[in-house]
Amino acid sequence: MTLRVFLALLLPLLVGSSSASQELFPTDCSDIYANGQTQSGVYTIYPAGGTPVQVQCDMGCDGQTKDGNWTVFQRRMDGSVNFYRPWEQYKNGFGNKSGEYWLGLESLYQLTSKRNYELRVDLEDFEGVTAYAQYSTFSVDSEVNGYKLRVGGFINRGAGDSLGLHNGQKFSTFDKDQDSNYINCAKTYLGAFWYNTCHQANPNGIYLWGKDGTHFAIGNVWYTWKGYDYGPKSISMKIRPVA
Ligand SMILES: [Ca+2]
Repeated sequence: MTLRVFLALLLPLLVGSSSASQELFPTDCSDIYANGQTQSGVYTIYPAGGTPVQVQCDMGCDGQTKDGNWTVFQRRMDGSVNFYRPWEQYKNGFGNKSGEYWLGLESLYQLTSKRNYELRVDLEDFEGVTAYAQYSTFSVDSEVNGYKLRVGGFINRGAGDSLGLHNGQKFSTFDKDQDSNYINCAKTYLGAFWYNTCHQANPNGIYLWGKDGTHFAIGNVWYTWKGYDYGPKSISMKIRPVA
């Protein structure tokens, strides 16, 4: 057999197995969408290749629009899950994938080191009013670099830019203070985030059930939308690959 004939036989097998691998081991929700599953819901992805992780895929309006493919890494919607948790939990993820959860910093690092992603933050208040913020670039550094946030290219969709302040910050939990303030921002604002000196966004803060200014800025707030005293009914952070 000549080399040319050998390659001609081998190539279709290689191409076939690569596409089969994407079907069997989808990296994120965009792979799942590409495989023909266009309904929003909980799916299994493989951010690091071998280890399966369950995640909520936001495919748009239940598959009715093409504006789907979003891999949800943070979601609050009913106050059912306690988000005041230590570093290991934010590293590995916690919560209920069909409800409130945090996907995990390690998965975020694995995903965003493989592909280029954009970020969307969806908000809804207790009167049914919605707004969102979009960022054309989003990535998270490795644990060695403190899972530092890289976010840019803000596009205003009504919610304002509450994340810009957090660009370039390491992630902090109450037991791992990597913020830029002499105080412990996670302990002070009862959350866990890429705190700066501290925050304009505290999506992992206390589920506040609307407006409550009793304790300053401890809620799941998005400052540029409703100020420091308002915790939205729902907030979700989601990413999808860009070309
Ligand atoms: Ca500090």
